[in-house]
Amino acid sequence: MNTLLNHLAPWPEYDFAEFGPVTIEPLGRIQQLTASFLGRNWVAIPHVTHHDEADVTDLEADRKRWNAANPGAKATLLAPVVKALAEALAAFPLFNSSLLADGKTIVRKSYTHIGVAVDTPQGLLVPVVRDCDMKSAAEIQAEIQAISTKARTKGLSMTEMAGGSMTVSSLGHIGGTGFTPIINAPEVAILGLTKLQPRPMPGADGGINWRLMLPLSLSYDHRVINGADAARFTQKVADGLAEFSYE
Ligand code: CAO
Repeated sequence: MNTLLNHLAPWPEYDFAEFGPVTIEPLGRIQQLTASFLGRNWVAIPHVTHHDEADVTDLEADRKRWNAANPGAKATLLAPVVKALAEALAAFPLFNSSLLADGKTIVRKSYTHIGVAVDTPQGLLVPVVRDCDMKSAAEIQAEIQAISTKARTKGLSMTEMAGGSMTVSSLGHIGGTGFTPIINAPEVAILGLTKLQPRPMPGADGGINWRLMLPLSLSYDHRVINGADAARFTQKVADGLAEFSYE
């Protein structure tokens, strides 16, 4: 088939040693696999990334209280995000779908399984937490903790990483104000999180009301999802987080 890709210039090949000392090493096995999947997804899917923020001031205060009251356990922001995502998927079912390779057929899913990108020494792994709509935030938190530890220590089977509705990728513990996460095909969207930001908002008395905002970066497959729905979906996630309670 004659496609535009056939007309790309060949990959530049250099003898890098001509420019200075270098060392040459192969990518690890997981990095090689991830690279081929990410390369395919980036080239094959027309990505658009929509950015928004969720007001998590009350959620963060609630989370800190919960952690203080439960010293043996630890709640992070990720479980409430997964819960809010599950609710948004129920409200916008097209986001819980896959486009088949023929480019003409949509598979709509009646389950809500959410992948969580985990940074491991071997590379990026994405375990899937099943039936997030039926589990509490505490149950989801415990599963994320267990599966991310397994990913980092023992690795994961393909089965543990397959069958997601959508993926969440959090860089918030490191930093950033927004990024373009690459969709984890055959899913049609992925939610990226970056670092909490304090923001001055107008207060009711005319003064300044400081709020804690979580940046949300939603990449979506524009063949399946239009921009207006992406904006509504992200707003729904933000609303779910603003209303979340550990009670
Ligand atoms: N802003 C500020 N702080 C945040 C935050 C955010 N958006 N999200 C999490 N944090 C905080 C947590 O609350 C925790 O702080 P405390 O210890 O004070 O409570 C700290 O950062 C560490 O959190 P964590 O990483 O242990 O837990 P998590 O549930 O937030 O994330 C996991 C778990 C597995 C998703 C994460 O460790 C990870 O691997 N992230 C990397 C994903 C990645 O690489 N994505 C890129 C994909 S594209 O290449």
